Amino acid sequence: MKIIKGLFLSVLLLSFTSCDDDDDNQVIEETFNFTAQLSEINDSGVSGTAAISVQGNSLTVLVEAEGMTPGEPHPQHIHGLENGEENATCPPESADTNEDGIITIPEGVPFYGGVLLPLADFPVADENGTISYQQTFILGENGNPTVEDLSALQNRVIVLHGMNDGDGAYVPTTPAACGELSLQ
Ligand SMILES: [Cu+2]
Repeated sequence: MKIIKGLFLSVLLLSFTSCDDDDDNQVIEETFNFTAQLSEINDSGVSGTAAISVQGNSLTVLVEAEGMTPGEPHPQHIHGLENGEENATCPPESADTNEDGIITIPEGVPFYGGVLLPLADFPVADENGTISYQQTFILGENGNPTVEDLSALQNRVIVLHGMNDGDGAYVPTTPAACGELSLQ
């Protein structure tokens, strides 16, 4: 009975301390899961899914995509607007402001913002154009953004880059797919 009482008290204490300073206390051991449906940009024909789970300062990313340019490395990032309270979105066709038929990285920035976390090492699509990627990042270490920098992941997007231009030349920067993250 004493042990149970002790446990109860420590749980009580823990919940008090974590409520105390939400802003300073960045290590929350609860797991948060996010998913995104990846849809094509620039008629790339790419589709896929992404999943992110965050526990404490450990962030694991899974990306499954098909229709990517085979045999090429595909840069991929978590993008977001500077103020995480503002919802980043995937760029609509009207984002192509110079109307050359291609939404470039800068043309997409007003919608999805800058790069918050490069999802390195960038995967190379196999001969079928498939990508299957998994990586864990320790936030706040190795130059990675902090948990706070990446807060409100439901307001962030994942962008996959790299596709052939009209002449069949591979352009690694061109956005090929995008998905808006939502909390599960
Ligand atoms: Cu990007």
